[in-house]
Amino acid sequence: MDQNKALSIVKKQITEKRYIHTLGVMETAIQLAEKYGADTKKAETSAIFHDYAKFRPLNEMRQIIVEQQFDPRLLQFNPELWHAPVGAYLVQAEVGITDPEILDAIRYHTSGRIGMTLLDKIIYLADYIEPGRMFPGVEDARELAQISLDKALVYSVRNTIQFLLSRNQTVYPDTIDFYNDLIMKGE
Ligand code: DGI
Ligand code: FE
Ligand code: FE
Ligand code: FE
Repeated sequence: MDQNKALSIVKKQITEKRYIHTLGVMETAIQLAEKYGADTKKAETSAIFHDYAKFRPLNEMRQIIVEQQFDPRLLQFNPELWHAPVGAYLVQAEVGITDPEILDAIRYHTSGRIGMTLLDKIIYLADYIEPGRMFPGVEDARELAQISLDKALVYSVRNTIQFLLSRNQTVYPDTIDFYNDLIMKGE
């Protein structure tokens, strides 16, 4: 989809702050796609729509998870996880995006999963390191991203898991699977 058209669609769905974040994810994802040989247009579209469902009411998201028979464990874990699979569903239903690679990159951008594709990894990492992000460790993650995609991902998912543990929060199984998968594959 045309970049301006896609941006104008998503702008209506999210706050100004989240829109600026989205522009940062888009720029970062395109740069990572160029660097690591992914489809830059798919990276652009996935990034633009990755947080499409971020501000949907929890009840609406819960209903979609139940009706569309998404992993029922989602309902027991942090609702912050829901906007990713629900977003993949809604951009197909409401915007008409059908490319399964783009939909997966949106679906797994928060949790990760076993067997992340190159595009999944780029969107996950771009979301983590875009220029507007400010948290301890983000500078290291940005540097690693220019050296090795998988090293940057191990660093990022480890940081996320440690953050969740430090706050006494649950860790959704796909996030643990993503971490283990990266380690077992040699990172
Ligand atoms: O939507 P964004 O804020 O741009 O970023 P995101 O989609 O990566 O959401 C990350 C939030 O989700 C972050 O505050 C941590 C929270 N979260 C809660 N449980 C989990 C989780 N993140 C992961 N990866 N795994 C969890 O189990
Ligand atoms: Fe998100
Ligand atoms: Fe993320
Ligand atoms: Fe995001």
